[in-house]
Amino acid sequence: MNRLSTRNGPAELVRSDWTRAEAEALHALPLPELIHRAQEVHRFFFDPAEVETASLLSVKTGGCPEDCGYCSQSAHFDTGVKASKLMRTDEVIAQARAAKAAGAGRFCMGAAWSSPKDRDLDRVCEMVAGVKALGMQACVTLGKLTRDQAGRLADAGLDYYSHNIDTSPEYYSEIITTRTMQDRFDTIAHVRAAGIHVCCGGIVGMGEAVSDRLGLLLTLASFDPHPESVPINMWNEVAGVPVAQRAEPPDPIAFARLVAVARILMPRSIVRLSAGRAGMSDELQALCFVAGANSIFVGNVLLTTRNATRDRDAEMLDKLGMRTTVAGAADALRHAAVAG
Ligand code: SAM
Ligand code: DTB
Ligand code: SF4
Repeated sequence: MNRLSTRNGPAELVRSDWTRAEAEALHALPLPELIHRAQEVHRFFFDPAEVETASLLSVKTGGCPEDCGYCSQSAHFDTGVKASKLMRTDEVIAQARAAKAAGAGRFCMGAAWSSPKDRDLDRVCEMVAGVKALGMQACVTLGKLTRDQAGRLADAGLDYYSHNIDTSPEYYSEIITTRTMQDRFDTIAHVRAAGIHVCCGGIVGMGEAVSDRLGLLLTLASFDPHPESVPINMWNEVAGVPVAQRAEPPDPIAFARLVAVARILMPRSIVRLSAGRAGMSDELQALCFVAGANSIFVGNVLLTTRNATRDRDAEMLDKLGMRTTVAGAADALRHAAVAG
């Protein structure tokens, strides 16, 4: 394999035809070489001292009809999460305002639905418009969408739709039986067609093999264009779900390798260290930032599980001498890099 060089322009770096052999070869590199290559591409598109911050809120929790085997919110499993109705718009906007005051630039709203009902989507569109009116970027994750629903969200001003493929195509049916990976591709296509940015990633630590982790990244990297934002979740433990029986967190160095491979396969995408940060050492997170991760969720909870606390994040980023940027600034930076 040819060594990547920053002398190559973006056209050579941004590809949707990566082969499994190439991904395996990258993954097997000596760690310093892998990190060096990830840094090369990272610096081509991003400022390596910057990490983007986004804030999450569960606007409709629990009672979900899907059977995702990792999730606290599925009605199929007894996890102790209490189901609640869709929040009121004013309550959500109050939380967005608080997140903005705490420094977040993007506000992501999650709903435990298989897909939104049109009546519920009216209210979500109001929430999106309210978040935009605060000057924040808006992201939602609501499950499957029709083309028409994606268009309505775009009209409300939505910046990002988050819809993960979760794992490799080969491991997928071990984890979810109520919707297919093709259903997810269809929703992502509707989101793209509506002109909304795509946030799409997956989870590791659910008992999958290394080949599945690479299969997940290769599937994401085969998208043309790549998802603008790629969340990499380490499974956050939930008692009572099937994944709890088979979960095995990747070794920390193996996790950092995956982040580096994600950065190289999808050079212009924001790579977000998502769930699982509460259990990660500062050293592992630092290694992931060096490997090309450049976004985190901030706030003490994610949707229903814990996150690294704000205080701990502030202390860690201070030690690393890294700056937080509001979501969107990094987008502008990489677009400038491509234009220039
Ligand atoms: N119901 C919507 C859907 O799945 O399309 C949106 C919400 S769902 C909770 C968003 C994503 O969070 C999932 O696709 C999954 O990748 C991730 N996730 C859920 N539970 C998790 C856990 N315990 N640990 C890590 N990631 C998790
Ligand atoms: C993503 O990939 N991770 C976030 C966001 N997208 C919506 C969600 C993580 C959820 C972790 C489990 C929970 O808190 O319920
Ligand atoms: Fe429902 Fe989303 Fe959880 Fe799956 S991941 S059970 S769709 S809330």
